[in-house]
Amino acid sequence: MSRRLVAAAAQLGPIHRADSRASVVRRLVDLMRQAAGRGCELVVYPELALTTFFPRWLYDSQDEIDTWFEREMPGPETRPLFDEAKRLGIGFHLGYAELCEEDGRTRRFNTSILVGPDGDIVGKYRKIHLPGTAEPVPDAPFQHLEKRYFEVGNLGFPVWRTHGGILGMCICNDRRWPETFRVMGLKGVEMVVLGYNTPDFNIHVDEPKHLRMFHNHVTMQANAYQNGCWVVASAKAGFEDGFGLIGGSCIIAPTGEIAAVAMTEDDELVTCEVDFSLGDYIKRTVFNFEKHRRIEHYGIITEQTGAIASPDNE
Ligand code: CDT
Repeated sequence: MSRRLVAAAAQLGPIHRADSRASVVRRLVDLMRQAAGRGCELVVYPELALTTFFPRWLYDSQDEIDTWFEREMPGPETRPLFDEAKRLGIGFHLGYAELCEEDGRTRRFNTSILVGPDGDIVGKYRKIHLPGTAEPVPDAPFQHLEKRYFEVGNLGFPVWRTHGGILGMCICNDRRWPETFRVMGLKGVEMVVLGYNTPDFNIHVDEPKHLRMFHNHVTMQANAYQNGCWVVASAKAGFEDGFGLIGGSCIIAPTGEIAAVAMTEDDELVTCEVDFSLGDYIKRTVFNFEKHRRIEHYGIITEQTGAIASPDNE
């Protein structure tokens, strides 16, 4: 099988509260058709790609919250996307809010799936690093209540052999954490696909706006290089219900270089021909884990969660 494929980050402009699932799926299908025209074999859609970024609001009723969740995938509204992907022979990644019955109770996760060119689901990931708060932040212009609406993912960081390479997923805030990528790196990951909804404003602290995009790219570039893998990252962008989301969807090479990046804050397809083998020399040399990692000094990483000031000379 070829070790090359044309990948696409399918950035989405704003999805407003009033927009129906059907209208969003039409946009996804339109991007999928553009991708076919460019010879793409894999299309990466954003996190929570079917709705507005609903954790920015506090809701009174669980029934209202649950309107943002999918109970089946594909369901009646998302089926046209699966059908079109199968017809075109294109795989895709899709983020959505998942409601399921598991372990005898109702559970809710921030989830993504990887779908093969035959339209079958290859794998599922549930977001582990949930940002924000469980309680509303007083006086903030908007909220970020992922810790209230979702459980921490319970599937770890799996990788799958598919599309001619070894692929893994993470979701938005996960991309900022080296542990996310190193776990998949240790499983030989060659491409990490992800979606994000990153507000252009920090509700906790006064932070220059330009840092939002800088931190978005710098974390993914570093993690790509340190694990010798591609990253295909797709944003929800623009002013959604009046609240700004950064764009900057991109495809990052295993060298850490940005190979392609979005030019707009709207629906936009960012494409690049990816050679899975490009990361091989990095994995053989500077980040040859087998040769150079020193796990006897890393124990604290899994034994301790928070930083505790503990200078060794005190
Ligand atoms: N959706 C999501 O995970 N957003 C977070 C906001 C954190 S604010 C720094 C993100 O990492 O972009």
